Amino acid sequence: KPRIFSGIQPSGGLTLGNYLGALKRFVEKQDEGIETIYCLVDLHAITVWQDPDKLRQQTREAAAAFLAAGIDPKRSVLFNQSQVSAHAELGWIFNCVARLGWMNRMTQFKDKVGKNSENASLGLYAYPSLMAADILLYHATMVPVGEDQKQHVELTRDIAAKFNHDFGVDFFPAPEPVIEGAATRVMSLRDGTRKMSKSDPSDASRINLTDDADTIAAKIRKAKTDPEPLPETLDGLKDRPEARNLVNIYAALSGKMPEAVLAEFAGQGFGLFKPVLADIAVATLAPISAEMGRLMADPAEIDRILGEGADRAEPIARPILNRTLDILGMVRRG
Ligand code: AQP
Repeated sequence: KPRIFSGIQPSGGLTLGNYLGALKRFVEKQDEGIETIYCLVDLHAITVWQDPDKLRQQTREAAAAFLAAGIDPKRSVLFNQSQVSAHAELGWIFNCVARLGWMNRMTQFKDKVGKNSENASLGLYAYPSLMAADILLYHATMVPVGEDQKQHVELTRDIAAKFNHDFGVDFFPAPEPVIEGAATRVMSLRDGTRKMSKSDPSDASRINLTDDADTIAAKIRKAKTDPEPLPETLDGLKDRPEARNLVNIYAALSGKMPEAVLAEFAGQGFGLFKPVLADIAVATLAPISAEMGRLMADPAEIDRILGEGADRAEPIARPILNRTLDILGMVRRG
């Protein structure tokens, strides 16, 4: 039976990239009736330093974003990672399964630390092995993610296969990344070669789920583009990353194929296209942002929902961890 697991780091406010690449898909999967487990991965967030008060606030805000976008805590399990300690325990075990050579190939680590890897935390380096634990702790088989996380899900498959092989068991399944839609990689509004990210120092590079209508319109108006009109075919966007990004965002927001968007706007300049894009972005995000505001007025209720989610996650995770400990040969209380 398919089971979905995915997560988002509460390392800042969520962006349009997180919404189109992840959250919107999470809601669709829930609504398809698949068993869905969604996690705010706070243990991942602290791989770079987080201000404790902000981390608490960001975790509640991310939970509010999930609920506002349509995650129903009765149908999906929604919780924060640190409340189910089995994640950290299996993460350690997988640190002993994953090979240094595998970790050295992870492009996200390299992108995040640049040339300054001496100063990065050990946790940031081991991030993909904790992510493998998040997924395999539930024997999840499908992992909806944005394009940037594909390599980490593939590493999860390698860890599962090596564990099974090393101990002669058929215990952990090989999960599949599920990367769907027109916006699996939303790019920065300031640089079409970098992904839109919640930790980009430039706020103008991203649309936050909490931005008001004027801010969204202004950010799209100022988004980097080129002077050419929109082409007739996708081929015409090949060397125009900023133009391609805006077309993809419009396609994802309107539920159209990028080809259909070009058929509608071919020959038009960005002076016309940007206001139309801003309108649809505002129409999509304004109700989510309003609902987030309403939910954030009652943080105790958000904490209650996350606690209830953890109570539902724990009985799935714990037996899988215990079985893992047995396979490893750990002596346990009866
Ligand atoms: N730009 C993006 N386009 C499409 N999908 C995206 N995702 C992130 N950015 C984009 C997807 O959102 C999910 C959660 O990501 P995450 O918060 O766990 O970490 P991340 O991928 O590192 O995202 P950020 O926003 O760039 O966070 P920071 O800045 O803290 O590193 C994942 O499914 C991801 O693919």
